Parts: sequence; C-alpha cells; structure tokens
Amino acid sequence: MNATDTMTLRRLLADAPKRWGRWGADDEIGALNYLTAEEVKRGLATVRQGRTFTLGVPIATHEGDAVFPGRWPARRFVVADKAGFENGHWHPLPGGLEFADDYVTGFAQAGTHCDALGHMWFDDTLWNGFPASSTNGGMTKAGIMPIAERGIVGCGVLLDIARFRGKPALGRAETFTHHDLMDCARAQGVEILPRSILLIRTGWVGALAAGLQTVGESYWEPGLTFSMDLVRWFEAMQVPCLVTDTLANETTYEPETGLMLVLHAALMRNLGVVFTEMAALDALAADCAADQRYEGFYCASPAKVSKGTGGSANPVFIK
Ligand code: UVW
Repeated sequence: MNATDTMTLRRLLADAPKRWGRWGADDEIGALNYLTAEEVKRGLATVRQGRTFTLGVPIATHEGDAVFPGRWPARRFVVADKAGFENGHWHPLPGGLEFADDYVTGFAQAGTHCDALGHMWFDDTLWNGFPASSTNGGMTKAGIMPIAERGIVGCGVLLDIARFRGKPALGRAETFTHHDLMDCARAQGVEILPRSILLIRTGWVGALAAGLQTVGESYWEPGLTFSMDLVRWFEAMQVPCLVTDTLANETTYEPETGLMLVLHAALMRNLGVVFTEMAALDALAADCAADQRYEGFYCASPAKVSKGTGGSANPVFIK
C-alpha cells in the first residue's frame, strides 16, 4: 500500500451520515435531544419492583483501577483523618466536631464516565462542525457541561452479549455487530425500540477487575465494530446514548483497516451519540437473566466539570 492508498477516517467515513446542524448550529448534546419527556415517561413505565442497580465501577482502588493505555488511575489522598487529630495536625472545630477529608484526582476519562461530544475528532472538526481549536485550554464547545446539565434519562435496554454467546466475558479483540445486538435482543425476549439507551455487556470490565485480562502494550478490547450498516442502524434507531462495560465502547482497532476507535468518529463525532464507558453491568445482567426482564429506567449524569472532556458518573438503572 502506498501513501495515497492509506486509509483514514476521512476516507472511510466519506459517505457516512452526520447530524450536524440538526438541532441548530449551537447544539452540544446531540442525540440526547431524542430523550424527550415522552422517553423519560416510557422509561419510568418500565419500572415494576423498584430494584435499583448502580453502574459505576469503584475508583481509586488499592489495586489500581483499569484505565486505557496512556492514562493512569484515579488516586485518593487522605488530607484529614482521626490520626491527624491525635497527632495535633488538626484541631476539632468549635463545639468538638472532627472530620475526614480526601483529595481525589484522576482523568476525566477514568472509571465510569461520559464523554463530551467533542472529546475526539478528526479533520480539525468536532461534533456539529465546531473547530478543534475550541478545545485549546479547555473545551469551550461540545464539552461535558451541556450533557451534565441535561442529564441522560430514559428507557434502558440491557443486551448481554457475553451471556448470549455463552461465556462469562468476550475475549480480546472479539467483535460483534448490530445484527448480533438484534439477535441477542430476540433471544432475551426484549425489543430494541427507537430512542432506547443501549447498555451492552461484554463481561470485560469484570474480567479486568478479576485480573483475567490486563491493560498492556498491545491492548485490544472486544466490542462493536464499524460498518456503514451499523452506523446507519444507530442513526435510524435514534440511539441517544451507548453504555458498555469496556474502556472505550468499541473494539480498539477496526479489524479490516486497523484504524483506531472508528465509532468514536462515526457515532460520537458525526451522529452525536453520547458514550458512557466502563459501566459495571454484571449484577444488573444477573438480575435480568433471573427474571428475564431486560428493560428499565436509566438515569445518569456526568460530573459538571467546567470545560471538561468528560465527567465521571454513577448511572442508576431501576427495574
Ligand atoms: C478511551 O479510553 C480511548 O475512550 P474514551 O477516551 O472515549 O474514554
């Protein structure tokens, strides 16, 4: 292959759909516009027993959290604790109240988090046509704040691809498509309706936590893989938000071209689909398998990080 044959996102996605301008030139929440009051009520109507599941993974763990290569785990530093009062570093407040304080630091894209729509781009252009220069010194366009202000609330559908394939977790670089999602839904007896928030379980986050998989040099996680058909399906289904239990919501490299994180470009940048990554879905999946109900009320919001590229979240799913 010579230089002129080199595949790029520009070439691969030349004919791919875009929603830029659909909700106005200033829009920064993209497909979350599909989560209307009707969708919130549709989500609420799925609630039967009131069982709740929190989908955030622990952060700042002693072992060190799994993070995408190039990032490092969140850290928690103890600022004040009882020992500090005992050794005289801290003094009780007037009245006698003492306290414990932490300082927590980490990547916006570590732990369970939502990505800002402008978090990744190519051709110097972000979601909705905003210039890439708007990321300089902090995101002034398509940052996480508008998503955090809106919230992500609607009807969630869990698609347990790992269980569907009869394994505890998908393997390294194992892929699946929208056809697999539809087959999985059929096997689960649930319908994927337009505007549903898709929660896709691969078992990967659980495998990382158990030490069965590791993040290293040649990291390649399982996940959805690009095709133009898949992109058009996401467009037609008006998927507002994609939630998975992997670090980046898609297989790391598109197997045919070797391009990296193609769905970040095709779904997030072009269609405005909000990505929520590293969700803990194992407990929810076990419950869904037990009662054969895979729908519920999904409610999440990232932290309101000023000009942030993303924000950590602890989504709640109610059945
Ligand atoms: C990766 O970790 C690459 O995904 P994101 O930056 O979208 O969180």
